[in-house]
Amino acid sequence: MDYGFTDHLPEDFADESLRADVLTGFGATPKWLPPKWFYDKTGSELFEDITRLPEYYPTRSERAILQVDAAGIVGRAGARHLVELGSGSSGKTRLLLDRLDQDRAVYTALDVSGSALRQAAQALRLAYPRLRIEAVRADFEKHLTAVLQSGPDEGHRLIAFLGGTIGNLRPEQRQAFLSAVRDGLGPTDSFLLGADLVKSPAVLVPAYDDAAGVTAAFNLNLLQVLNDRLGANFAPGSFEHRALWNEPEAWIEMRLRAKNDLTVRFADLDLTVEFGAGEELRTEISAKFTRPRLEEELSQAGFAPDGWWTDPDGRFSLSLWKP
Ligand code: AVJ
Repeated sequence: MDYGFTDHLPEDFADESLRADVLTGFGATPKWLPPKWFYDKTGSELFEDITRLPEYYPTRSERAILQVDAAGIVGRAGARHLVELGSGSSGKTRLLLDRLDQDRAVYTALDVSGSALRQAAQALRLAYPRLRIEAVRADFEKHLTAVLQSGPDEGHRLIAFLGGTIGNLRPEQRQAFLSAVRDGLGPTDSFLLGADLVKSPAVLVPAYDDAAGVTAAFNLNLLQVLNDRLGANFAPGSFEHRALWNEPEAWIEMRLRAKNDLTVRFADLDLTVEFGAGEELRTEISAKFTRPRLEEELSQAGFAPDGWWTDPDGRFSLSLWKP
């Protein structure tokens, strides 16, 4: 193993934290679950399929920006060390790594999935023989301060949060997260944020409700995750996928709607949950932004704007921020 590995999570983190979320979310009205539980093996594969759908533009748009502007972004930031929050498969990372000075470059990948981290680190090890690689298994909402304060730090870090995942956080979580990032930065560090932009619902809604039904399968797989992990007995087929544009909140909402009255038993939790016909479980928000909105939220967290890039169609943004 030619890379560092630091684990901030207990072995049973996923179980304990999923149990707590189910007890909270299924006890609430309306019922809800945080979107991080989508990503078991099947869910992660379905998400990769989503990124290739004709209707799902965010991944392609962000990659298009990086293909043109990665050098400008890394140059502007004066970056020598890339820290990627929620690195996943590190799919777009190389476009940034290619622009670092390879003789002293460092890459820190942070993700909750140990297997995704190891796979990504091993692939990068082969492709970038001189790169120092640090994999950190951590929850970016819980361990950010610890991660940014430990590990190699010779300044000139570029902390990247790509893919539009910022949109999965609710406004108050978002503010707390942005403030934690800001507090963890040194004077020569920068923050690179990938954020999806507000646009016509005619483009937004199909991106989350595609014709081939891949996003529906991704959303419904959450019930399988609950069956597998907590011994629940959701019947596949008793729920349907819904995606809607919430205009006042400027976010897409994904829900699972019960087709009829039903009762679900979570064997491992000693919990029984009732759904009325038509009742919806809220599974994800994906907020969309405008440039003024981002400037307002980031400046509230203590950042100053330092760069703004979009794809040719103006669908997605990458923005650079200084502490
Ligand atoms: C991975 C969080 C950026 O919100 O667009 C894709 C997840 N959900 N289709 C997004 C997702 C439904 C995606 N992010």
